[in-house]
Formats: sequence, structure tokens, C-alpha cells
Amino acid sequence: MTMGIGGAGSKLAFLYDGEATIVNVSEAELSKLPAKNRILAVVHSATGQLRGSRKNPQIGREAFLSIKREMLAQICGNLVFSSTGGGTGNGITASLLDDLAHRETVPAGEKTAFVLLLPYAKLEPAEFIDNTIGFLRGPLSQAIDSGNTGNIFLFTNRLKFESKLSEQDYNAALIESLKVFMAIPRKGESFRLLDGHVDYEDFDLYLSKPYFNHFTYFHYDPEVDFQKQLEANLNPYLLPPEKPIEALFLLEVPAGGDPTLFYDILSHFAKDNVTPVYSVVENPELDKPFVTVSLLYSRKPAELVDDFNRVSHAHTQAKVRKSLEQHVPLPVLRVSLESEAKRQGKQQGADEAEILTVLRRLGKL
Ligand SMILES: Nc1nc2c(ncn2[C@@H]2O[C@H](COP(=O)(O)OP(=O)(O)OP(=O)(O)O)[C@@H](O)[C@H]2O)c(=O)[nH]1
Ligand SMILES: [Mg+2]
Repeated sequence: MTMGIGGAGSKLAFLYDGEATIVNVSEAELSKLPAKNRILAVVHSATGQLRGSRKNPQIGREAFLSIKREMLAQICGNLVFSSTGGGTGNGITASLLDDLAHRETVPAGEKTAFVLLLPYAKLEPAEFIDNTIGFLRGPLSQAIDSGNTGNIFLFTNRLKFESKLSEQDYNAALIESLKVFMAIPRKGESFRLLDGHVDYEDFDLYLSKPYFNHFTYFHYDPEVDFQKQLEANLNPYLLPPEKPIEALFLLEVPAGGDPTLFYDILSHFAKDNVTPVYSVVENPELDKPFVTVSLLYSRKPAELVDDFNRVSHAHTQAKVRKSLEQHVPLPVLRVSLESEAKRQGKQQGADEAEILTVLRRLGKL
């Protein structure tokens, strides 16, 4: 089952799965899609029912309380779509992630995978960028650290803006891409298996790992180094990957094609001590080998924000950095200044308390 939260999350989830449940704080927003399954979150507002969260994740978080039990039951073992820029998707998804982060251990079969859509920092409003940074540094990284989420797919709106694509076309292309990856177990089942094996259980287990998933696919040329081909064919809808921790691939070869090509792909991963799960099948519709490959990688919150930063244009980096500075909580700064003062004091044999009093008087603490 699939769930879509907020405007973008609902549209993408519904495109991916016509049975998806969509969630919003506004009846008007919910009725924009002909989805059968809808959850309306209640927001108490002076102006009555809102049309959205006005890009304020706090409103999304408040609204979550009214649907918490229902949502937690429904996300179990499922796929959740949300953007990170707005208020509704960000706030409700952040609350879900907070809840997951504070659970004991979520068993593999009950993990939730998240499809997140990040804004393009160069051309989207500052609120979307700020909300995204808050989301990546806080709820998302804590939930991943807890090990209680499944795969996280970090989609970006970069190509939409750079290639000036319509929202509808971009959504369709993005979902088409996700479907190529999700088709791996079905292809493994329907085509003749030549080597390896990835069945539905293996695939679900892979999806339940708490890492970022970058997947891509291309015609595989056995004459060219796999690394080079991978780099040239990264998925333009996703943030670029880091060194993989785990990997999975499906190699489809034409009828009568060489079933041993996959050994070169295995050796590529062996260099990084990664042992992929894989399947090799015969697809009679192809005239060249085709590979679908996924890399699972892990990031620290600061690096994650950097990645988000990296896909944006240089002049936006300053903007992103500025928001980042505003997000550094002041108490942390104060504690480090205080302990630094104490350390210096001890080194020079001065009275710690006196140094702190002076610093405080000077307004440095
Ligand atoms: N690719 C794509 N991006 C979208 C779409 N709709 C919104 N976005 C992006 O999503 C972010 C805004 O999030 P929304 O999902 O509209 O916001 P929301 O969760 O409904 O929250 P509020 O409207 O603030 O209550 C921005 O980065 C938009 O560019 C869409 O259909 N396709
Ligand atoms: Mg909205």
C-alpha cells in the first residue's frame, strides 16, 4: 500500500498507485485527486479550515495529532511519498519520522520506505529551502540513525527547473523511473532466470534497510568499465549517491545473450567490499543487455545538507549556508564557548569562575 502526504506527496503517490491513500489538512486539496482513500487531518485555526499549511511545518505537525493512530497503522510495511518544502507534507512526515525514531526496534517486514521530493534551491522560495534543511538535519537523520526506517529515496526538482518541464510531465517521468526499480522482483519472476536470484522477499528485505537508495538503469556495454557507465548514467531525478554500503542489480540479457556478463559488475562492487544481491534474466524483447542497479548509502546530516546544496547552483549555496547558520541552535554555541573558557582557564592556572563571570559581563556568554 502507498500513502501520499501533502500536495506533491499526494499527486506522486496517486500516480504511482491508483489505490494510494492521500493525506492533507484541507478538504479542497484532497478533492483535487480522484483518490478513493483519503485522510483529512484537522487543524484548529482562527480562520477555520485552511487550504494548506501555508508552508509552515508546525501546522502539519499539529494536524498530525488528529490522525496519528490511523497513519501509524497504515504506514507499516509501506511506501510514503512527501515533499520536504511545504508545510503539510514536511510537518506530518517529520512527525511520523519522530515517532519511528523513538520506537524500540521496528521489524524488517514493518519498515516504511520514504520517497521524498526536495526543492531546487536555485529557483524555489526560501521557505521551501529552510523547511527542507530543518527536515534533513532533524527528523530524517534521527529516524535513519534509529535504524527504524526502510530505504529513503531523495528525489529532487532540479531537472524540472533546469529543463523547464511541466509539473505533470516531470511527475510522470519521476514515477516512471521509480517503477523501473520497483519492477525488479516482477521481472525476476516473469523472465527466464539465468543466474543469481532476487525474489519478492529479497527485494522487500533490501527495501527495509535504513539507507538512502540511489537507483538507475542503462544499456550495459560489456566493453566499457562499469564504474564509467554508472557515473555517466546516474539517475537525474535523484540526489547523486555516495560510496555504497550495499547494492542490488538486475541484468537483463537478450535471448541467447552472454549470461556471464554480470561477473564484471560483481568485481566492480568487490573493490568497495560490497557484495550485491543480483539476478540475471533473459528478456527476449531486448537487443542489448540492460542493467538496473541500486546503491544503498549513508550520510551524516551535515553531508546530507551539503548534497542538497551541491545539486543547486553556486550562488544559492550562500543562501543555503545562511539558513544553515540560522539553524545552529544557540545553546550549543554557548556550551562550547563556556567549556573552551574553562579549558583555557585551567591551562593558565586562572580561576575558572572568575573568567566565566568576566565573559558573561562582556556579553560573550
Ligand atoms: N515535482 C513536483 N513538485 C511539486 C509538485 N507540487 C509541489 N511540488 C514541490 O513541493 C514543494 C512544496 O510542497 P507541497 O507538497 O506543495 O506542500 P504541502 O506539503 O502541500 O504543504 P502546504 O501546501 O504548505 O500546506 C515545492 O518544492 C514544490 O516545488 C508537483 O506536482 N510536482
Ligand atoms: Mg499543499
